[in-house]
Amino acid sequence: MPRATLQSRNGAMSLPPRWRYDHRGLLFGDGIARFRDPAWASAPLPPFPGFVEQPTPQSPLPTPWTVRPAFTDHGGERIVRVEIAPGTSLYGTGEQAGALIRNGTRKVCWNTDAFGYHDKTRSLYQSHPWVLAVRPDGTAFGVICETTWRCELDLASSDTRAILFRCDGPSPAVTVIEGASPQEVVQRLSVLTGTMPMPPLWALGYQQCRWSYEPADRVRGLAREFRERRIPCDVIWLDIDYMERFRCFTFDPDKFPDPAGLNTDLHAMGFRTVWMIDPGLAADPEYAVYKEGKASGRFVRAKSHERVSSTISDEMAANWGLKWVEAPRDGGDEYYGRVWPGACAFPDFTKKSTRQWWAGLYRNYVATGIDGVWNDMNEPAVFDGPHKTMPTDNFHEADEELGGPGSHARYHNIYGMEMVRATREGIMAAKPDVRPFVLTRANFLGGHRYAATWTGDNQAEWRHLRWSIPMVLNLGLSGQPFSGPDIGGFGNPSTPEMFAVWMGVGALLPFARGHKIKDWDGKPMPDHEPWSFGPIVEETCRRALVRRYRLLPYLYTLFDEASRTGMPICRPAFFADPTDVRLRSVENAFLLGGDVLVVCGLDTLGDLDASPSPMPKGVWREFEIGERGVGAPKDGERDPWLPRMYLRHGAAIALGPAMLHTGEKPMDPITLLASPDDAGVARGTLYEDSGDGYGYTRGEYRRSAFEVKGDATTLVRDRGGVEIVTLA
Ligand code: NBV
Repeated sequence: MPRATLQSRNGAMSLPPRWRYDHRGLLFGDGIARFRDPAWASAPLPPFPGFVEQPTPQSPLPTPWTVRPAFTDHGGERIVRVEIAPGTSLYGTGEQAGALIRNGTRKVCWNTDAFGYHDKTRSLYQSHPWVLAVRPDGTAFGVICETTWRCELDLASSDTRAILFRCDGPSPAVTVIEGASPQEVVQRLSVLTGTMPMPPLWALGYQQCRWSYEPADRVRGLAREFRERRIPCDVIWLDIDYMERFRCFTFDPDKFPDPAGLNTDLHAMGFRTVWMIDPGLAADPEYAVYKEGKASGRFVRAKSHERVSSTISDEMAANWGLKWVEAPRDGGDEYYGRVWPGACAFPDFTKKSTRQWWAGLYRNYVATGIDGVWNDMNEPAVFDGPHKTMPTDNFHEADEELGGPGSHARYHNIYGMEMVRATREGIMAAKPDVRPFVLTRANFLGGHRYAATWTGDNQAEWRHLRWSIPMVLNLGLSGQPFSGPDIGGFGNPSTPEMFAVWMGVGALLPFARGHKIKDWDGKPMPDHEPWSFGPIVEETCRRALVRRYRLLPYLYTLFDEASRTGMPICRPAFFADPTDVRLRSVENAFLLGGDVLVVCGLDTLGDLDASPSPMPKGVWREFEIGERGVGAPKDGERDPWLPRMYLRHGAAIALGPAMLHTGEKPMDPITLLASPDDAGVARGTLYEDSGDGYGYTRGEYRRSAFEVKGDATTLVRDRGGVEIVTLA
C-alpha cells in the first residue's frame, strides 16, 4: 500500500489517501487489462472515444499481474496511481515540447492553441492520456486513463515512484498494457486505438507552406520555381487567406478567382494542393454555410455567454484588415466565439448528423481539384473565450456512441478529433477512388485514424529545432506515426544555418513541411523557401530532400508497417536495444524504422555544451545518398549541416531514383543498400503498391522480404532492375 501524500492542483499537501484497488481487473486481449475504481463499479462505464471499438472482456486477470492501478478522490479530482519501479523510464503523453524522457514532467490534457509554446507549457494542441513505461530490464507497460475530461498526467509528483492521473469528471477506467518490450506495448496500443490508414504516396513528399501564398499567381510562381531550381516538392499549401473574408468553403474572388484552374495548373506541374478549413463559421446571416447550419441546428449551444478580452485586439484586427462579424442578436442559445471572421458558430461534431452535414460540404469544395484538407484552430481556438477556447459549460448534443449529451468540459478534448473524422469522411465520399489526406492541429488519443499532424506553432529557435525530434518520437509512442514540425520554425525569422539544419532533420521525419508565419514584429515575414537563404543553404536543402526522395521505397514500407501494426515510423534510439539504459534519453538521434539510425550532431542542433550521446551497440555503418551515388561517405564530402545516417548490421534497405516529385517516375531502378552481417547476408523488406487508391486492400500490393548476399539478391523486379551497393 503506497504511503505517499498527494499534492493537489493548487499545490497543497494532504494526508496519505485511502487507495481503492480493483481486485478483479479483466483481461481484454493479450497483455491488455482494464481496471475500474470499485467505488464507481455500479456506474455505467461510458464509451471511450479513443478506442476503435469498445473492448469486450475475455477472462479474469492471469497471475501474476503486476501493474494494478489504485484509485482515490482528492480535492474534487479523481486520482489514479500506478506504481513504477526505480529506474523506469516514462514516455508517450502525446504532444509535448521538451525532453524525450517524460520522468519529472507534468502535462495537462486540455487541447490548447499554444502559440509560443515551450518546454514548460503544460497543454499543447492534443490530448493523449497515455504513458509508456520502460522498466530497467527493457520490459514495458503502458497506461491509458480512459477519460476525455481535463486530466493531468503527473510524472513529477513528490510521489516519484508513481504515475499519477488527476481527472475532472467521473472516475475513469484504466487500461494497462503489458509487453516484453516497448515495441510490443506500442503495437498492443494500436489494437485498441487503431492504426493510421495508408496515406497516398504524395503525402510522403516534401510540402511547402506559408501563411499565406497569395494571390493565385504567386502560388503558380512558387511551383515553377521549385521545378526550375530542381528542388523536390510534392505539395503546395493554401493557408486561410485564400478564403473570401475567412468564410470556410469559399474562395476570395479577387485573389483566387479560379481555384479549379489553379489546381489544374499545379497538377500539370506535378504538385498536389492542401487547403485550410477551420471549424469556426462566420455567424453572418448572408453566409450560406452558416445559414444552412443554423436552419438545421448544427451548432454548439451556450449556457452562459462568458467572454474575455480577445487575444486578437481590434487594433491587430484592423492592421490585418479584418472586419469582425457581430454576433447575431436573435441567435437563441447558439454559441458565438470570435475567430478570424469575427463572431463564429461552431459545428457540434459530437453528433453523427452534424458530421454528415460537414462531410457533405466538402463535395463541391474538393471538386475544384483540392487534394487534401488542413483543419486548423480545432481545439477549438476562440480569441475571446476563456482560456482561448469555448466555455466549459457549453452544451454538446453528443450521440450515445460518444457518451450522450454533455458539457464542453467533457467533449473539449475530442472536438478536433471528431472534426477530422467528419472531414475525412467528406473527402472520401467526394473522391471515393483516392486515399484522403487530412492534417489536423488538435487531436486525441486514437485520432491518428483520421488525420496526420504537425507540432503546431513552433518558433525559429534552436531549442525548438531540438524538440522537433522528441515531439515526433513521443507522438509515435502515443499511436500517431505521421507527424512533423514546421520546418524552419513558424514564428520568428530563421537564420540560414538553422534553416539548413532543420531541413536536414525534417526531411527524415514522417511529415516534412516547411511553413512560416505571416508577420513578424509588425512587418511581413521574409521568405523562407529552400532558396531564400542563398545558394549554400539551397544546396543543403536539395541534398536533404534528395535523401528523402531516394529513401521513399523504404519510407513507404515503414508507412505500410505502421498502418498494419502500429509501429512508429520514427522510433527512439532505445528501440535498438531497450535493455541498454544508456539510450533511454538519447534525443538527438532516432531510428527511421528498425534499420536506419539518424544522428544529428549536437553542435549542429545548436547545443554546444552537451556531451555526445551514446550509439546503440553493434556495428552501424554510415552511408550517404546522393542524386546518383549511394555508399559510405568520403571524408570531406559530408555536408556538416545534415544529420549522419547509419545502417544496422545485417540490414538492407531499398532506395529509389532521385525525382522531383513522387509522380515523376516509377521507383525504378531500385538500389539495395546492404550492411552485411558476419555471414555476409543483409535482409530487408520492400512494400509496393500503386501509391494511391484502394487496390492494396484487395491484394494489389507486393510485400517482399529479401536477402542480399554479395552481388546476388532474392528481390524480384518486373522492370528496372536492381543495383546492389554493399557497405564494407
Ligand atoms: O492559418 C494561420 C495559422 C497557420 O498558419 C498556423 O500553422 C496555425 O497553427 N493558424 C495557426 C492561425 C493563426 C495563428 C496565430
